[in-house]
Amino acid sequence: MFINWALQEINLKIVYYGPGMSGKTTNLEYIHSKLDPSLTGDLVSLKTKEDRTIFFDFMQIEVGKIKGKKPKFNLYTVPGQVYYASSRKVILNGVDGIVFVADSQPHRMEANIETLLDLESNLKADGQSLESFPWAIQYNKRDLPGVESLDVLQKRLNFFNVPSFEGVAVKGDGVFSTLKSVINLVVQNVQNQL
Ligand SMILES: Nc1nc2c(ncn2[C@@H]2O[C@H](COP(=O)(O)OP(=O)(O)OP(=O)(O)O)[C@@H](O)[C@H]2O)c(=O)[nH]1
Ligand SMILES: [Mg+2]
Repeated sequence: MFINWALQEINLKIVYYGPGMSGKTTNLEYIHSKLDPSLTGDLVSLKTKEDRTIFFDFMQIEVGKIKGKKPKFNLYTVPGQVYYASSRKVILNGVDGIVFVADSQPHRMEANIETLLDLESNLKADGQSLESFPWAIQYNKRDLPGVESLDVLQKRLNFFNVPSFEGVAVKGDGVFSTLKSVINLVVQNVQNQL
């Protein structure tokens, strides 16, 4: 959280985290396409020619007020590919809330778990932990045939019982419910700190 007292603005950072190709960038693209342009800035995407995120995606949204201050939510995605570990660490710096975008396909279960562990170790290095952090899970790609059951996904990934949502990010399903849930968790957390 960063407060600009002169402008009475609170800057809050939400990071979309998850394994490669789980749909993090697709979530931001959908959000950006649906919100009124007067409330959002540009969507900045740094990607390879194969559309893989190379450093991050970024957009900003303004919503409502918290104790008289204007909150600005800065949304980022990390690059999921294994070898961008150091970028993920940098992007997490100062994070206020996390959306973990899991891939529902059975062959991506190990990648989901590995990435959750990578997230937890990055948070730990910063004195935080998933156990007591505002975060939610989106089980994405529910439209694909043969996806893992919700029950199995919940048991293997949602060990702290955080809010979870089914998603089909390419169609926008679950995208705003996930975002709203994390914004609510972040706002609750921030109100306690102001
Ligand atoms: N079938 C299906 N495909 C999806 C869904 N969401 C995203 N995709 C596709 O999955 C691919 C990867 O999506 P991205 O949003 O680029 O994934 P990412 O998590 O940002 O990937 P990295 O940047 O490499 O970490 C793209 O081809 C998307 O169109 C979904 O809900 N269903
Ligand atoms: Mg991406």
